Amino acid sequence: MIKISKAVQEALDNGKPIVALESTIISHGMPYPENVQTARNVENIIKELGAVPATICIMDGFLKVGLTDDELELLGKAEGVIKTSRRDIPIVLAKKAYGATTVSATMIIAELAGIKVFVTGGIGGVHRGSEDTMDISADLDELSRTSVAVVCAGIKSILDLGLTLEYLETKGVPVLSYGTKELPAFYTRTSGFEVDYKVDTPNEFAVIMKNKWDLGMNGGIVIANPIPLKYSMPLEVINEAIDEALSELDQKGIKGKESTPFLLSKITDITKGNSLASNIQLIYNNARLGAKIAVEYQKLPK
Ligand code: PSU
Ligand code: MN
Repeated sequence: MIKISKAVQEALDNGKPIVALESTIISHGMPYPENVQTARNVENIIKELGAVPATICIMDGFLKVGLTDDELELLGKAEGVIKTSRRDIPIVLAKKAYGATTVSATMIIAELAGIKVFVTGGIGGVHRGSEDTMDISADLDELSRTSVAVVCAGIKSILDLGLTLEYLETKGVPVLSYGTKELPAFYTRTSGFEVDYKVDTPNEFAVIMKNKWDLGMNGGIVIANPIPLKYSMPLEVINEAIDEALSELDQKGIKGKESTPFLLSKITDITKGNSLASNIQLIYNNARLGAKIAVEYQKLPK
């Protein structure tokens, strides 16, 4: 059920560093054509740093690991692509539909392919108001059981950051920040929340990953990488946009898997594209860190 591209298979066979990339960010996180252009640039950044990119999605009844340029374009343009989390995978395969994989589904497929490092923009989490809606992203449980390190720009404030951190603590998922103890909040470098450990080098991340998995402790690791200062957004601007998007979500009664894509596109609209520029830059920044970690991980003695 899995189709691995030539480039990724060659990297697997020769023990080269590989970085997995998700596709919900392409289909449901950004408009066309910025989505495809960004995906291409991310792949190039990873290649320049000596690792092999593996964009993951579902197409024509297969789990795809590594896409050609044409496939990337096809996915980025396609209408009605199914946002695919853990529970959707068998159905999207059976229906031979296009599936854009979320963090949870991408982790599963990366692990099946033997890939240890995965770069994304932001992970899902515990939503604000979850005491009424019970809306908690499947990403969090996936992080507790699937052994892949996820590089992200922290947690977007459309979510309840405090509850998300508590949930990850309960589930035994390490949450680490790069070069700081503060948990970054996607568009901003600060959030007012701390993680337990600051990690200063890609090598240290790699050693932590290896320690965890060598001990047989299955599960992921959250690696939070703050957005570069010059691309971060003013706190008031982004908070206002998030509040407006959340109140519209409420008014329209949007629920379930539609919530996150609605909020992401609403925030882009409200900030007239300013947030999109930040979003793109933070992904590039994550790609750089992810590639360096993959390179360091591969260098560790087996
Ligand atoms: N958060 C972001 N950007 C994203 C997502 C989340 O800042 O693109 C996407 C990811 O694919 C993530 C998914 O896995 O949304 C979570 O969706 P949900 O909240 O429905 O679990
Ligand atoms: Mn949800």
